[in-house]
Amino acid sequence: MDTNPPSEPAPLRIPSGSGRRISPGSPGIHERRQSETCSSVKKRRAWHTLSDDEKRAYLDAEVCLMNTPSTSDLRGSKSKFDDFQAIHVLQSEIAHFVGQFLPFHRLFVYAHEQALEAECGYTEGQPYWAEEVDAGAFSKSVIFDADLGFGGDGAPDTQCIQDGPFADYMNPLGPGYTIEDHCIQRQISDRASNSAQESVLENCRNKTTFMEFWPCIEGGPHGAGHGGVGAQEGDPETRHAEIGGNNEATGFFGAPQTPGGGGFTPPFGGGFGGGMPGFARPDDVPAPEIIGDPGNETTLTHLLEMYGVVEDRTIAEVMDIAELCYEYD
Ligand SMILES: [Cu+2]
Repeated sequence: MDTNPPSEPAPLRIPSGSGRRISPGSPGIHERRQSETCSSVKKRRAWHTLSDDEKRAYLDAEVCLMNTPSTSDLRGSKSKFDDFQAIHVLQSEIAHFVGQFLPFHRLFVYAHEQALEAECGYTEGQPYWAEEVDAGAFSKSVIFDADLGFGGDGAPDTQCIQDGPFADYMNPLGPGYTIEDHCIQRQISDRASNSAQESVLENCRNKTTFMEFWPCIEGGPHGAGHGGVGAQEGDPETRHAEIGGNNEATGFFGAPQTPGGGGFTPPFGGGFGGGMPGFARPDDVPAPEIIGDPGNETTLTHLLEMYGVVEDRTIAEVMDIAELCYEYD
């Protein structure tokens, strides 16, 4: 029997030399274990279901990441925590309003989860914010608890957060492409958080194609997270250069409304965006490369770039979260 018939589709691999880049001086913290089974499966659980000790462990690990020096050569990054912001800044203009929006953020959050373990010994899954629980009332969310959460709202004048474990964190990146130390800012908006409600999610879940599902998620629940947290997260000119929102420790709470089981159906479509509105990249920042797609359409061979923090992968390689060894509760 011919085990390799000519009709078999080409394996989804980027040809060598086409751009799998590992930044010098930033060894990957997690080498890919291709076709190995998972040694363990991390369970990602909703923040409001964690015990006090579990919440504390996560918050401590995040502070640890902020206190661990960066080993990358990424622009402006001082800590391991900043490395993720730096990735997000560099990829923002080609990672939003385009087909790679969901898979990019899937790998991005995974990279952060891996760093929490490798750098700070946190072995649990990345918790998530079930935004629908707090929709319309973000200001009252346990997420913003001063003791067992991410701290509360920003001050009226500076918008700097006043309490919680991240009140002292100085963020060296942003707004936008700026490199300048600043506080984490918030201006929580209950009104903007309305579009995280269950009915909005349900509407997105009922979409039957990726081309309908992805913009539904990006515009509704994702937008509610940005607008509901406010300040730099809510400002269209700055939010995507931030933690992932990423100037924000809450930014890794990528909502699992993006179905864990890989809810998207190729083809991806949607083009590449061609720049964020109001998002002017300075001349000394190189334009992010679009790698792996044959034309002006996002495909499964599109390379998701993580700048050596974890190994780059194609979209095809992150389609099934079982391959990434985590699951949702
Ligand atoms: Cu983003």
